[in-house]
Amino acid sequence: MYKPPDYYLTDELLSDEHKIVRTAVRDWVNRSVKPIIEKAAQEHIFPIHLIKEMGEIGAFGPYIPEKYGGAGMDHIAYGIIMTELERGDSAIRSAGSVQSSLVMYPIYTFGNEEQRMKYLPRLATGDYIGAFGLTEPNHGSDPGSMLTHFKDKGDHFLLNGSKMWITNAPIADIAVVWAKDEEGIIRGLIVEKGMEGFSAPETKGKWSLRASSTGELVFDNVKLPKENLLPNVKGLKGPLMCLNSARYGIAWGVIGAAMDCYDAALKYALERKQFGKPIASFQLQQKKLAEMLTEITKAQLLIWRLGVLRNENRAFPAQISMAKRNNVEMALKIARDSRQVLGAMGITGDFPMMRHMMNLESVITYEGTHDIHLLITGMDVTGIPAFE
Ligand code: TGC
Ligand code: FAD
Repeated sequence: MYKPPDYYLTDELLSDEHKIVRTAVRDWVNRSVKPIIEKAAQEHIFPIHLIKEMGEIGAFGPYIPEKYGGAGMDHIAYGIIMTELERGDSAIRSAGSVQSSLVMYPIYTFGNEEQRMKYLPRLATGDYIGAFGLTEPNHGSDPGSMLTHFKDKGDHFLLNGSKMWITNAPIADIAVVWAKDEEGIIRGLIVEKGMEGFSAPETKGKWSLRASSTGELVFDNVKLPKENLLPNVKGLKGPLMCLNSARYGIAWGVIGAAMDCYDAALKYALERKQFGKPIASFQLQQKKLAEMLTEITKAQLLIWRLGVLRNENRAFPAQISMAKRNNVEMALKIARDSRQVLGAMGITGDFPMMRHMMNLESVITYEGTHDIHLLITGMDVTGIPAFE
């Protein structure tokens, strides 16, 4: 049976429920993701058939109450699920992050009861696929300057503008879209596939997250029913609260990618012989492996503590930024170092390192870039925002 790196015995901190969830998701990733993911990435195709299966294993909305189709579990269970999904591929974790944190979370937190009942159960099963539209062609790190806007036309809203780099856009049934009202206040809207004037072209040619579907959301005089406005939030804090949940999940998720790389490098180093010995017997390779394990262990401890704080509703945004930034950098470095342990073999699709490495270049950029998270910490430490 697979034994993940757990140098400081963090398994002892998990409940039985956490372990059951982990086993279920890990088994599913081994069965349904690992055998097909390399081909999907090479062919630049999102394996859409996995969405329903993700619904079946409870990967969507694990912390959303059962009444709405979620599993009513805690934030550590959510994190564990993200780790296991990203052990398979960041694209699969992205599908889980977007559906849970960026679509179900805002509908649950900012929606009314009708909206919750209409959308959440279908998102939980994967009958609906969701997308989250914040980033625009000219407004990425600075979403507060967005141009997408809507006007009140009496019995409906008229929505205009566009969003770019949107995960799931081409395949989504609904999109939670952030747009300014006539007073310039950011509001959340639910836009449905098929609405007149709404299109979602795919963005091709990515070298990263190739097994994820990315695209634009284009709104050309979209007539939106007024009941599609999320009533319970105003301002940039709405989307940023969603990002807190997604960034937290990413900080767990990338540990899965790092473990996948470390495991493959350790196995290879013990088997591959040069100069008559396993390469694992050379100090330089041991240094890489020892440092990888040290960094994974530190990331596990950091995220465990953050999970406890989030369960207690005490995790503040700058702590989440620190964990996202630290853990993604850790995973990216491990993907690079582990690839080197494999020499030429490391560049092939027979091993997962290159795919994880390329994926992590997106992960270090989306949900707030590496620089932005550093600036968030800097602002928290000094009290001085250095964004402008
Ligand atoms: P600022 O003036 O600082 O704040 C505006 C209002 O928001 C509040 N706030 C937060 N609330 C909750 N959580 C947070 N993390 C918050 N950060 C700020 C703040 O208190 C204020 O509230 P109020 O009531 O006073 O109005 O805003 P700013 O315009 O200066 O921007 C700050 C900055 C740069 C940190 C922020 O805009 C930022 O985080 N930028 C990065 C953008 C980003 O992360 N985009 C991600 C797009 S989604 C995505 O990438 C999905 S990938 C999906 C996948 O996994 O595939
Ligand atoms: P920019 O903001 O133009 O930044 C460019 C560079 O300038 C970066 O290095 C940045 O750190 C730096 N920079 C910017 N401002 C400052 C500053 N004040 N000080 C110092 N340096 C600065 N968005 C969504 O809304 N929904 C999604 O589902 C989604 N999915 C994505 C999927 C993928 C595969 C990718 C790659 C992106 C996705 N995004 C999504 C967009 C993502 O959130 C943005 O790419 C990200 O926020 C950065 O914006 P930008 O690309 O416009 O870069």
